[in-house]
Amino acid sequence: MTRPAALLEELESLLGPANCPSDPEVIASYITDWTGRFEGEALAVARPADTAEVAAVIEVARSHGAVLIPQGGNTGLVGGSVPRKRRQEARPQLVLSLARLARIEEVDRLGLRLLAGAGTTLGAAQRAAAAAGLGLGIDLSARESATLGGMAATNAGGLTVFRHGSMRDRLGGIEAVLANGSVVSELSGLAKDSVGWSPAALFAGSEGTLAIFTKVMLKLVPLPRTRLVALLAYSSPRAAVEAAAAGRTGLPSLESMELTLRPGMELVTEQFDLARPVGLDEGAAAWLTLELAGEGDLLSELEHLLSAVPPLESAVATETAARSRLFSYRERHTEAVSRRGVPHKLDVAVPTRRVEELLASLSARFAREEGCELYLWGHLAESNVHVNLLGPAPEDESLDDAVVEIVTGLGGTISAEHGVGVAKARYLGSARPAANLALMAAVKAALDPGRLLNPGVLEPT
Ligand code: FAD
Ligand code: 2HG
Ligand code: ZN
Repeated sequence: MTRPAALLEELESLLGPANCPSDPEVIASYITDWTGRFEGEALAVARPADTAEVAAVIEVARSHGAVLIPQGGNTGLVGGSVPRKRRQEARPQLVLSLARLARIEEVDRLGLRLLAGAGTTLGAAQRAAAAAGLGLGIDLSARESATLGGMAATNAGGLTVFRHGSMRDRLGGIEAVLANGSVVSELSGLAKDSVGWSPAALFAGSEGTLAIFTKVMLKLVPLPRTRLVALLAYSSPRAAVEAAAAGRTGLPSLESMELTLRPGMELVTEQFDLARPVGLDEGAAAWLTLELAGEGDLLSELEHLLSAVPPLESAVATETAARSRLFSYRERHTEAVSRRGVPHKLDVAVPTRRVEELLASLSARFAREEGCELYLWGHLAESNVHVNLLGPAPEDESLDDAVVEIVTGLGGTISAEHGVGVAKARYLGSARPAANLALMAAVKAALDPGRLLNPGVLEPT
């Protein structure tokens, strides 16, 4: 019996045939990423149901010399959730899907904590918290597919980071299985606990390379009673950036402050056949989508901003359906770009005083690039800009290099919230000092000396 056949047989007897498919048609969606840019090869997909089965799958993989590619909702945007190509990883690869670990275990209203399986979707966790009158303080548009484990693994950010922080800040604890099969947990739920360092803090952002999350505990926040969404159109990115500066300091109820530009607004409107948003027919070049959430008079809070930096046009919504209609011009950018082609994505942030320069430099650089379309949008509250390029072939990284050069020249980061994955591994060497990279390598070598977990991800190339 060949080694792969023995491996599959062991997996089958552990999980049952339905939970370790290897048929190419069945596993196709597990080996290709959300954008269609990254695709690899896997022997099978292992779908354990609980922590003990995760540990057992690790043991089977280890004993057969296979590697594991952890996967939640497969919405990651840096190629880290799908297997590598054979020339990148010679050992047999198994996708380790955590999707079946999707049970909400507890919503602790008194201690303000939610505990759930790592495969729970963000949307399911949000609904469980809302049923108790509470919120998670984290949100992103892939909410119905992205899982808590995947979000913790990428240190996901999203729409409310300005107010509540990113996933690393939202974690109240975790349970995780290490490459040697041991289970570590930090689930006391205590608001204060200073016994040494925290596994949750160490593993947040480790992208499946150090540990497999099996349970995630999130901190909860009270749900504000009133909400308002405003879509504000400006004549230039500079005017929008100025308004954002005023919004950051002058809007105490600010939850999200999102930037979109004309090419993206036109694309979204056309792709989804939406009503033309305010400003599009008046020549606007940039938009802010603001969400305010609180208890006070949100309209008069907004009025201050509108009089300080008047927009060309504005639309305001307070009712739920109208709010999501206004927000959807922003939220649907990722999907709209994917309908048009297979994008190269860079997710960058620069010091706030340089964000306008970033937008101008990128637009100028790509205006002269024939056959390339540039879409920019992002979380302006944190000076985080999503750069999407359509045109270059999936493996042609020359234009990615050009973006990274501009961003690093401005003192920025190559990943604000999506992680490094394989897409940005080649930039790690210039993104962190050598001593930091040596520390990361030392932790990896200590926890996973055989490079069993997600090899190729977060490793400088
Ligand atoms: P996957 O894609 O399955 O995996 C992502 C990474 O985590 C991989 O490296 C994988 O190996 C690892 N991983 C997954 N599960 C586990 C686990 N249980 N234990 C250990 N490692 C694991 N991101 C943002 O930060 N902000 C946004 O606003 C945002 N919006 C998005 C909108 C859309 C439409 C899409 C498609 C993506 C968006 N993302 C955003 C990307 C974001 O990284 C993912 O949505 C989310 O964090 C990944 O969750 P997932 O369950 O899909 O993980
Ligand atoms: C967003 O904020 C997501 O829209 C996805 O982080 C960004 O598609 C992208 O580049
Ligand atoms: Zn984002």
